[in-house]
Amino acid sequence: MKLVILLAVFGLSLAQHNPHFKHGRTSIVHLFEWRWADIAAECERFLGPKGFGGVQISPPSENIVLDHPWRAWYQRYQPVSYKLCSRSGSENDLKDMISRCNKVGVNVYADVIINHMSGSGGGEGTHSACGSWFSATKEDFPSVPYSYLDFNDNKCHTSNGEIQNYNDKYQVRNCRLVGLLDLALEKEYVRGKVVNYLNSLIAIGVAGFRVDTSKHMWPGDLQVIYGRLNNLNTNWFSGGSKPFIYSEVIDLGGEAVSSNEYFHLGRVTEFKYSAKLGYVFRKWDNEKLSYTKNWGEGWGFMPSGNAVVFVDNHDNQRGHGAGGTSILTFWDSRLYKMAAGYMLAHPYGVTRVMSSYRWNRNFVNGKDQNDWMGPPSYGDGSTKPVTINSDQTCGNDWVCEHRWRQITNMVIFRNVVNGQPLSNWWDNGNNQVAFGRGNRGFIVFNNDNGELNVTLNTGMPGGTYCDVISGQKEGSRCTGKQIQVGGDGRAHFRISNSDSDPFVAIHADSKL
Ligand code: ZXY
Ligand code: CA
Repeated sequence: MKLVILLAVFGLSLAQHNPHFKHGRTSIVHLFEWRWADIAAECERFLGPKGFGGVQISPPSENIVLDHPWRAWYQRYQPVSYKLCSRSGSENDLKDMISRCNKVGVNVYADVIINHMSGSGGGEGTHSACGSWFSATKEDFPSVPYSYLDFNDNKCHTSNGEIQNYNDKYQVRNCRLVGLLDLALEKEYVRGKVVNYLNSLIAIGVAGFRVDTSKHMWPGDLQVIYGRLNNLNTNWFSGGSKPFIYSEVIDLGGEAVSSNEYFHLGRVTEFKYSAKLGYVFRKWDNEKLSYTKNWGEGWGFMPSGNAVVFVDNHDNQRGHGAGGTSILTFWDSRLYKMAAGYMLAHPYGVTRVMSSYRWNRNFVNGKDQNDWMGPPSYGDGSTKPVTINSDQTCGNDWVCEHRWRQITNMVIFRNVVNGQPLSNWWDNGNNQVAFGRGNRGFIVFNNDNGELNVTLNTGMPGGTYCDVISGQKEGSRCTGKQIQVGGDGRAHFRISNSDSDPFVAIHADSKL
């Protein structure tokens, strides 16, 4: 009996669902492929002041360097060692960035690849981010070190050693994902190396991990590994804090592995949310915004307390991967801002905002021939810095969606309404909807072809509020639209579908 209780308590204490956000912050931004030096500066000059809770960084471990295709983004998902050295910067750059972000209240979550090392076709030599020698051919990674004994080959029974059938969970977990050398995570030795790698990141101050390809690892192996992780660094986090863990599990249904196998390990990426949100705002498959009255679990998504949600991610924004062409991205900026606004206003899940770079899209028969392209770079392959223009947008082909006024202001909105329930839902039965968050915020969308012209109960105290989509409050005035809320909480909204952004949002801190 005592043992059962002990196990139950231990199991609960393993639950690593808390992002440890500081001071009521609520959102993560993925600064995809950014250099550590640029992230440090962005924490200080923008993310801290604007109330972002954390940043997801690209994989910090040393990776293979690909010539074909040239420096592809996904080379960073092929580790060759656990040295903290990549095109984003050196170990010192990483340490400096993490402490500077922590200092301004912005957590850092590292993207970690522990399912595999490089692709089997990766050859041998020192074509690695920081010169470590490795041999994919011989399954030899002396900088860890891993040898051929540390990979899963003997456990996979497909003809070519690769995953062929996603309806067979043994293949999904024990075979090679598109040829990537699959680590034997049930081996004590391998677990030890992975634990040391993750603990080295905890030691320098990360708040948690986005665990790549969790679908392809056994939950039992992950539980043992996570159970051996140190608590977060007490320079920045209260004693006894477990790292936040969010498992990347691409589960749109119809496969042997489902996201609920990972709930006890931390949060999980909800890809259905991203895919469905695209359908709703594009009005595909007869979806309507009014149907989102029960958005969340009512749509078959996982429980809110388990979910990390996003409009798009670094993979599905490239037109392949989960969700296909429904996914909204910065390329569809008007709909994208609305969808991001909806996500950030809605209480479901922990929200992650994407921050991308532009590449030369080139569609041939519906497929982007350049979906592999890495970040903006110089001729020698080094990543271009993120420059900031005088209007606060980013240069050098960095998109910086997180700096778009509509998105930044909705990140702030989410902080202001944190903890408030969804309230005062209204819809027109079509694509005009509105909802509040208690008495702290209210948002109205018009994704119909006609005009929205309606008086609604906002649940907010009477007064004059600045719309934070068309502008914001600056001193004692609004730079965009103003909304008058009467003493009865009612307000009149008029949104033309030809407005540059056909939605309006007000919150307690945007009151004049
Ligand atoms: N790649 C191209 C060429 C090689 C990389 C490709 O056509 N891959 C096959 C289809 C995508 O499969 C991959 C999945 O996850 C990965 C992959 C990968 C994770 C990695 C490294 C990878 O290739 O190379 O760490 C994947 C797994 C699933 C699933 C869908 C996709 O349902 O269980 C890619 C790379 C994609 O397209 C990629 C890379 C990193 C990610 C990710 C996707 O974190 O989510
Ligand atoms: Ca595996």
